[in-house]
Amino acid sequence: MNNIAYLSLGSNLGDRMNYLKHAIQALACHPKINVLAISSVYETDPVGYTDQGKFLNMAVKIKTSLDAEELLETCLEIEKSLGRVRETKWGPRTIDLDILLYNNENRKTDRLIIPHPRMHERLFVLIPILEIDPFLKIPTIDKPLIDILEQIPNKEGVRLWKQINGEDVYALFES
Ligand code: PH2
Ligand code: MG
Ligand code: MG
Repeated sequence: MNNIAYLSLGSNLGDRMNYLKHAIQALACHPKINVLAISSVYETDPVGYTDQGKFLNMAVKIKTSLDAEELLETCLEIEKSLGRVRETKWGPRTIDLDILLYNNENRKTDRLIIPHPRMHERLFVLIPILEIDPFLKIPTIDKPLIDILEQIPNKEGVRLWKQINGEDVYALFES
């Protein structure tokens, strides 16, 4: 297991926290995935299509022996197992698992763009991922992500919802 990846998780339908917990649990139980760190959970205003409920968002850092396509398949399977139905693009969802980064890869295929093309614009991604790795850089941008975050003038719309202590993955499962 020597690939490092970062994922973003989001939910804005039903018992949002429970969907996040089950998604993390599914990742942690996967024989080819080791969850290294999880961020706190943030409640965030919807971005893009704004006429929908607030999200809970978080980020996770994993180690995996899956390649990027296999990891994408695994994320889609977990979404499916948690009852995700794809209706409108960017619409409400029980759970969304997006690959943000995979090693230092910079690639674009029909199915997968890594780094995630909007990750550096989205506070609901930047704030959780920088909580895990404050010095993170991504292969498509020269500056560290923290500089990008500092340049975003309006940091509203992302509020700490449940604080989590970094490496303690199982902290999420304590009430
Ligand atoms: N995901 C989207 C679109 N808009 N807004 C927030 N706050 N959080 C999300 O996870 C999110 C979104 C598409 O995946
Ligand atoms: Mg998404
Ligand atoms: Mg997605």
